[in-house]
Amino acid sequence: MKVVSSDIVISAVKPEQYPETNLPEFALAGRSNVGKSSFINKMLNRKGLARISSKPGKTQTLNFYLINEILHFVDVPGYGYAKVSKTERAAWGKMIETYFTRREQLRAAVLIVDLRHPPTNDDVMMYDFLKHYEIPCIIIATKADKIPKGKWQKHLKVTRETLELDKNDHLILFSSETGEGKDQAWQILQSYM
Ligand SMILES: Nc1nc2c(ncn2[C@@H]2O[C@H](COP(=O)(O)OP(=O)(O)OP(=O)(O)O)[C@@H](O)[C@H]2O)c(=O)[nH]1
Ligand SMILES: [Mg+2]
Repeated sequence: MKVVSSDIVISAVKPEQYPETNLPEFALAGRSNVGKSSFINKMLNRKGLARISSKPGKTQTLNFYLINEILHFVDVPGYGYAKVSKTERAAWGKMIETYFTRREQLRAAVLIVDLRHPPTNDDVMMYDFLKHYEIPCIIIATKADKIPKGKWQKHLKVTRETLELDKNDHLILFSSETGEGKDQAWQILQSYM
């Protein structure tokens, strides 16, 4: 898809703040610092639209981005960041659960994992949570630029096996550095619109 416009609509923490539209929506999920915001920026050809940081925990709210006036991306705070209090973790859990279980416009979750390492226990839990609520998943294995091409297939296999992916779920190799996988990702997203 050719992106001609993209903008942040709102940073929300509760359902009353979600945009009231019927536009198809895709929400990012993944470990803190895995590259969710970078994925959004690369997909939209926008360098600094979604905030990126060298420190984990940059994204704290549900950030809604409107694209070409026809769909939303939702950037979601990551999980697995150790320096988070119990109270914060609980608040995160509630916000995520509310969003993923109630948002009718949600067409699919985009679960971002790190191609370099096997998915973590948290990744597996997130995937199982999404499957439990019958939310279609598009798995993006990112940071492919950090792995030699010759090893890509081997790493994809580990990702697929560790998550025990459904055969209906798409697994896409990606890099926010090089743009690898971007066209394929758009193609799959569009098939859910
Ligand atoms: N080499 C490389 N670095 C990446 C890639 N994607 C993200 N990064 C880097 O990883 C770090 C974290 O990226 P973010 O996009 O902020 O990660 P996030 O998942 O949004 O993090 P939180 O908002 O904390 O949950 C940044 O330093 C990025 O530059 C990639 O494809 N390749
Ligand atoms: Mg982020």
